[in-house]
Amino acid sequence: MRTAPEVQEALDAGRAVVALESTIISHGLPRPDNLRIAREIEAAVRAEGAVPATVAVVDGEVRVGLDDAALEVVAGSDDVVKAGVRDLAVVVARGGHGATTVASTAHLAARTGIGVFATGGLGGVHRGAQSSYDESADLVTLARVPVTVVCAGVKSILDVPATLERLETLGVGLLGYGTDSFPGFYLSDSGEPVEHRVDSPEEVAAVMRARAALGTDGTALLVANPLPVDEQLDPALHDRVLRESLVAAEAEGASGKQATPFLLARFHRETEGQSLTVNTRIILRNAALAARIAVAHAASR
Ligand code: PSU
Ligand code: MN
Repeated sequence: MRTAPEVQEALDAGRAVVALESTIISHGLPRPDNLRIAREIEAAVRAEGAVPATVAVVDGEVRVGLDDAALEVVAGSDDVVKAGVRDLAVVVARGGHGATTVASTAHLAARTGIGVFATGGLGGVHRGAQSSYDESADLVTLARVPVTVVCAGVKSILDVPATLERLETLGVGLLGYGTDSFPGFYLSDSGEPVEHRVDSPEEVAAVMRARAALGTDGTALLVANPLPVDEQLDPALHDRVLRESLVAAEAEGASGKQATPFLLARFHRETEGQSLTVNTRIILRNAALAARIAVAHAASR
C-alpha cells in the first residue's frame, strides 16, 4: 500500500481528508468524460478545504491518493478489474490494475486512517434478490468498517426498501442530510423515510464523535445527501428506462459483477446522457459535502 505524501501529511497533521472510490470512474461513467469528472471530483474536495484521496490498485500497488498518471490508467485502461474487497489481494498479487468499489475503498480508507468517504450511490439488495441472492458486498463491508460515507442513497436500480432493512439489521448508521426521506440516487426521493435528519456538517461531526465515545463506530455512518428536485432525472424517464433496463439485463444475462455496470451504462445511453449529467452532479455534491464534514470533524478534535 502506498499513501500519497500529500494525503499522509494531512493525516499526520489531523487535517481533513476525503477518500474517493474508483469503480465509478472505470466502470460507472463512460469514457472520455470519466477522466474529466474524476479530476472535477478531486477539485470539489479541494475547494472545500480537504485533501482528496482517490483509491485504486495500479501495477499491483494499492494507492491511496492518485497522481494524474494513475488517474489516467484507471479511467482509460481496458484491463482495470472492478475490485471488491475479495478481489484486492488477487489484483495485487498479479501486479494488475484494479478500481475499488465502495466496499474496498471503505476498507482501505479505514486502514489508512481516513474517516470520511464520498461516492455516488451505494450498492445494495438487487431487485429479484429473493431468487438471485444478489446483494452488494458494499452492505456487509459497511457493517464492519468505521467510516462516514456520503452518498445519494443507494442506486435506484436496486430494491431500496429491502436495502434499508438490511442496513438496519447490520447496524449501519444512517442520517438524512437536509431531508426526512431517503434519497433515490438519480431521483431526489426514494419514497422511503429516514429517521434521523441533520442539517449541517457540524451535526454530522457531532454524531461521529458520539459514536466514537460510545464505541458504536465499528460500522459505517451513511450521510444520505439528496439532489435538489430541480436537478434530478425526470422521474417518468427514469421509471421507463429502469423498467426496460431490468428486462434487458435479464435477457442478456448481465448478472454478478456485471449487473451494476450494465444497468448504469444502459441508463447513460437510453437517457441520451441525462443520467450521466445527473450522476456527475450527485458525485460532485457528495464530494463537496464530504469535504465539509471532514473539515468540521477535524476542527472538533
Ligand atoms: N455508484 C455510482 N456508480 C458506480 C458505483 C456506485 O454512482 O459505478 C459502483 C460502486 O463502486 C459500488 C458498486 O460499490 O458500483 C456496486 O457494485 P455491485 O452492485 O456489483 O456490488
Ligand atoms: Mn452483486
